[in-house]
Amino acid sequence: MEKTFLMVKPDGVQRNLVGEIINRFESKGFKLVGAKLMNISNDLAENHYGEHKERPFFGELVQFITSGPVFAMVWEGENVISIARDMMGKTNPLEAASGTVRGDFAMTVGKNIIHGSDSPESAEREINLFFNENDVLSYSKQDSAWIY
Ligand code: RTP
Ligand code: MG
Repeated sequence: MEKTFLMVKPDGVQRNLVGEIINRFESKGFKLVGAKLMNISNDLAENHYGEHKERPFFGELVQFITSGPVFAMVWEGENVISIARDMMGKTNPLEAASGTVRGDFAMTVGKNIIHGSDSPESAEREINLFFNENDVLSYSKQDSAWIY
């Protein structure tokens, strides 16, 4: 079963959106298999967003993501990587559709509430960056027979 890495960014934690965001992914039918509230070190931030190292906003991005606690999660389900990206909405909240997390709760690209892996390769990389193997659980849920 596919897994993805999702993270409520510091703005989402400060704005009390952790529960709302968990609720959306749970209600969709995905399974939460790992979660923790944590501070991100500078090294972890630079590694996580390494693909943007040369971009002009890189410094600001690292500063923002390390500015307060984030809520890091691993979610499991069929096609969870692409469906979660759709549920997050476009990177720029001005372009994000209503009904998406960014469309409903965010105003600016720099404070867009949530991160989600954009491919199977980045999902694997990011899960391993943020979680120990033992902290990503494998368990069955009764309701899965009603979802798939
Ligand atoms: P994320 O990685 O955070 O899930 O967001 P994303 O895939 O939708 O967007 P990405 O292109 O990977 O950009 C990473 C984050 O950098 C910030 N950003 N700022 N000022 C700007 O023009 C700009 N562009 C991107 C955003 O916070 C974006 O989520
Ligand atoms: Mg990205």
